[in-house]
Amino acid sequence: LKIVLASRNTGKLREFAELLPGVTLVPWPAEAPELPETGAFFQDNALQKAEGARAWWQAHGTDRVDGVLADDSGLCVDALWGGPGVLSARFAPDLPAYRDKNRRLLAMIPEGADRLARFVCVLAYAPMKGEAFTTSGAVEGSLAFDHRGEGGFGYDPIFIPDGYDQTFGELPSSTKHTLSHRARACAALRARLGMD
Ligand code: ITT
Repeated sequence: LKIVLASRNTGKLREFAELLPGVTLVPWPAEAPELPETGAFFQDNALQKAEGARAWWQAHGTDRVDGVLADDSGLCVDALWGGPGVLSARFAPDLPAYRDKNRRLLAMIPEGADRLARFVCVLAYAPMKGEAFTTSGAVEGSLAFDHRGEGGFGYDPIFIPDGYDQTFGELPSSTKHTLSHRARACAALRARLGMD
């Protein structure tokens, strides 16, 4: 299978290369447009990105590919009413570095508040011919008290998955790939595409 990955997030790109062995991933070209995501739900945004990217690829794509894959994901914190959630990529735009975004997010949690959080990932796959569909995955956990570890990307250094003491920033990527939201959504996608 040859699939265009409609994402500009290099952390996601690295993970998909490991989570979808046997799939040839074509990166979203530099000259291609930014893909709008205007929905209120991960599922709407994932479909919007996949269908928008498929339409662009049909008009301008260079390679013949089987389909287009988009990922909409984020960190949902109970004490923040589920936020930043679908707005995870747009949280604290004045702070470019994730170390600073993570510190600001932690500072927003009132002392003594519940620290439960989950990562959610919705994948949308749009075959070049046929209907797009979505798969999803989530991982439950809690917020650390500080930014810990340099592994992974984004909010990984402040998220401790249930059953572990270390953050996704401290755990090896091989461990993240056994239980992450993206790993679970990819397993469902592989099954749906008959790859297992
Ligand atoms: P594309 O739309 O180009 O794919 P994006 O980064 O804008 O890239 P999203 O709108 O889906 O993608 O935002 C998801 C954000 O949630 C992402 O920027 C990270 O900050 C965070 N996130 C998602 N998955 C994560 C993971 O596995 N580890 C850490 N942070 C993650």
